[in-house]
Amino acid sequence: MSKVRAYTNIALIKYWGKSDSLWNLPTTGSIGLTLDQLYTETSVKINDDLKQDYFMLNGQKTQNLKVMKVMNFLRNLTGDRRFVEIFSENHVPTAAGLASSASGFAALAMAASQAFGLSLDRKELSTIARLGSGSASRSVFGGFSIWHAGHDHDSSFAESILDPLNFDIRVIDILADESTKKISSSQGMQLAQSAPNYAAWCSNSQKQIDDMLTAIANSDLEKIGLIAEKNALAMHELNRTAIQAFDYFTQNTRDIIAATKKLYNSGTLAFATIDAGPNVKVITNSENQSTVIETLKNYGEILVQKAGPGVTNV
Ligand code: 2P0
Repeated sequence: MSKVRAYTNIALIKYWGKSDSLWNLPTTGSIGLTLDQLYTETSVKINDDLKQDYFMLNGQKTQNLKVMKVMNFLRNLTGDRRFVEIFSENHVPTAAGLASSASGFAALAMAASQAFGLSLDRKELSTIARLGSGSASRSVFGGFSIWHAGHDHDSSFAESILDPLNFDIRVIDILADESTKKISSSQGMQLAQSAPNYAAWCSNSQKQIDDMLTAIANSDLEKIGLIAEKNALAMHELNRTAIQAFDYFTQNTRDIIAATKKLYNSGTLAFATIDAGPNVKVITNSENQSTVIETLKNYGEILVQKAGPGVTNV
């Protein structure tokens, strides 16, 4: 039985809306950077005696519909109706509170397809990871990757843009201990799609993808950061203007964003991005990271990440 490891990724251009929630087809393409600190390790084994899949997550027996969806897809693909044992562990620093479906489903896609004797290429793995969680399609790849929106299962895949483990980029997570009411990503994006500017956000996103690809090709960290920040802030503005409006930001989120802007205005490369929660991640590089940490360490626990590898056997 092989064990597989996959790392989380941060979206530089966000996935925030579905055109098909059964197949997890997104309304827009997105760009991610796989990171090197938070990961999931998963092993999968076929067990002829089981009458249903057995899923252990962090040592606890768990029921998960998305896991079932991935396993059922693989059973249909192979015609092998047997059930599996899945053992999965999230490796997350204490207090970080960052469980990740991105690393989890990238690891499951590879471990489960291997258990069924399939040797799929990364593009195919990304489509299977996507069935579990959209952002997982990008965690199949190391470094920068793009997930193409597509229009059906096969055309909605991710691929590598650049897998440079030595690209000088740092992502500083500022982990604040905030207990806000949680709206899941799936629920949040569904609500956001009612915002009056949603269609405009989608078409703008396509332009930002083109600009981001150019910025990555030129190793232009300032452009990467500026585009990512703009894209993220616009995503959260959709939430605030949805028919059932909501906001992941807390006062701490707003304070960190303001402090990050101040840093940038005084000559430090620092750009904020925020996912479906209150925590801010600051994009910077090795030269600027100590200034960023010094300024932001009072707002929460600091975790520094670099570009990380794609999904792999361990
Ligand atoms: C992203 N997020 O691109 C965006 C930005 C959060 C904010 O993808 O419904 O867990 O399982 O496909 O992938 C988080 O949502 O959502 C996410 P589902 P997922 O990373």
